[in-house]
Amino acid sequence: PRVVFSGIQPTGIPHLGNYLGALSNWVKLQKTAAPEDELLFSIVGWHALTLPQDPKTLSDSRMDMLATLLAIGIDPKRSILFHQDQNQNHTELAWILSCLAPMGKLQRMTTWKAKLAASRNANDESEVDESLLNVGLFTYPILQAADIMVYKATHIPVGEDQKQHLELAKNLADTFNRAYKAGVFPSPHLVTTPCCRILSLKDPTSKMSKSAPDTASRVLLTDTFSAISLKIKASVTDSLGPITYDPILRPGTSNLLTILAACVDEDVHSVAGRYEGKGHEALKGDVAEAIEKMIEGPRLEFERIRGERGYLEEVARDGALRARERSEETMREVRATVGLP
Ligand code: AQP
Repeated sequence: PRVVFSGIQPTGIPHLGNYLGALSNWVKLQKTAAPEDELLFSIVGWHALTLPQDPKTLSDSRMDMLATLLAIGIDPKRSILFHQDQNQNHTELAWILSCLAPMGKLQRMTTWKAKLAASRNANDESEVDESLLNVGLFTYPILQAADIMVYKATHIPVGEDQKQHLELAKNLADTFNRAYKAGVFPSPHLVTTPCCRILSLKDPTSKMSKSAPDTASRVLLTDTFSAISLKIKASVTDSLGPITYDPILRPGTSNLLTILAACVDEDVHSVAGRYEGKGHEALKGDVAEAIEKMIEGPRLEFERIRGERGYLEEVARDGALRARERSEETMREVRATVGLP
């Protein structure tokens, strides 16, 4: 049987990129899983702390994320849906793994290198904010490995951008097994998502992101049709004439085609073919409508569930209990293996 694990940070309401690139695949996996497969989906609050967070906002986002995951169709009876920060076994295993993880490997993580380069590129020494280069940001791939390994997860559905982190998890599983001459951890596999990297609506050279300052750069799963229409109409495209799909020369236009193709579940080239000789206005109108059609159901469900505080708390409590129980089996084995039973 497979053990599927994936996580999302409670850093705001999920956007179209999170949904098309990850969350919709979670729901699909839940539908297609064999009865004996186990599924675990986690809201990873500790990861969110690697960047500065306002406590009240984080606490609200954490609940909203739970409501969103229920609204898109994660079934808390079928899957273990839980807050990472309610299961201390993750941090305990992360510590044990960090005592096996070579510094050099972490220094080569592209996410870390990008943060380091950004801080070094600051023109003025006084612009370098050292607190942003915190130890947590450096070691969070180890916590990610622990998130996976503490359930002995075998299948990890995440975006391509997470490939290097998953390699680290594989490596740590292998290192642990060899160091202690014990076959405790299976090797986790990346389950690539059928879709796509969605780009920012305002800067199509970067990905759509929850924490980008410009709120017009992303469509949230909770946006109304009028908000969606406004954001899509105002999205950055080009003036290169009729619509064609060309991600290099026309990243903004191509991003809209990618979104449309993903919403209607068709190949992007055949979607692009329908816009031969047409302009951006027609495309943008259709994109907004296709998004609305896809997210209207989840949005209404989110609005309903969000008010049900008692139910949300019950789901969180039950998820945490099951996650703790499930990971405790692994931790008993790990503690005994390392000599700290
Ligand atoms: N633009 C994107 N296109 C496709 N997939 C995406 N994902 C994120 N952005 C896009 C996928 O969403 C999952 C959950 O992401 P996360 O919240 O754990 O962290 P992230 O990748 O850093 O996402 P954000 O939205 O950019 O959040 P912030 O701004 O808080 O860092 C992952 O599987 C990711 O691949």
